[in-house]
Amino acid sequence: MEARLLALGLDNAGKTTLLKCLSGEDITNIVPTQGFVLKSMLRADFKLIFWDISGQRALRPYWRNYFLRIDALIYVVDCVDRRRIIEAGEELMQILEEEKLEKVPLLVFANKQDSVFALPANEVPTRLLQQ
Ligand SMILES: Nc1nc2c(ncn2[C@@H]2O[C@H](COP(=O)(O)OP(=O)(O)O)[C@@H](O)[C@H]2O)c(=O)[nH]1
Ligand SMILES: [Mg+2]
Repeated sequence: MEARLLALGLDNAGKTTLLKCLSGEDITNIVPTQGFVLKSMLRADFKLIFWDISGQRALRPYWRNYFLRIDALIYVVDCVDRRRIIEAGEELMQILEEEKLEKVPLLVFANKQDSVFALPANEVPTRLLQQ
């Protein structure tokens, strides 16, 4: 069995860190992602293929090139960067208008909850939708 998962979110949200954590890699020296990184992990008999796409503004128009044949979308939100949560919400709303993602399950990952400055996870949905 194989699943293709797409990690999206603004730059600096923590997508690469999250995927490295999941695959048990060292997360001390993470550099901003240029373009995209493909990461493959085995979990039991399940092969998970993650696409880790750069979230820099100039590269966001290319997100849609990865929407085909995706089994799940993980949208990573930087809960410390409160100023950009609205921007993160606007980008998410645009993505969700895509026909190709119509039946694709979405996980919103309220990241950086370890920080005392983080917006609590339960407040993230309303803030994301606040435009
Ligand atoms: N405090 C905290 N910092 C994090 C967390 N996840 C990522 N970061 C930091 O956020 C910055 C951006 O992470 P990165 O994975 O490169 O984000 P990406 O641009 O979405 O791939 C890095 O300095 C990470 O160390 C987290 O859960 N908590
Ligand atoms: Mg990255």
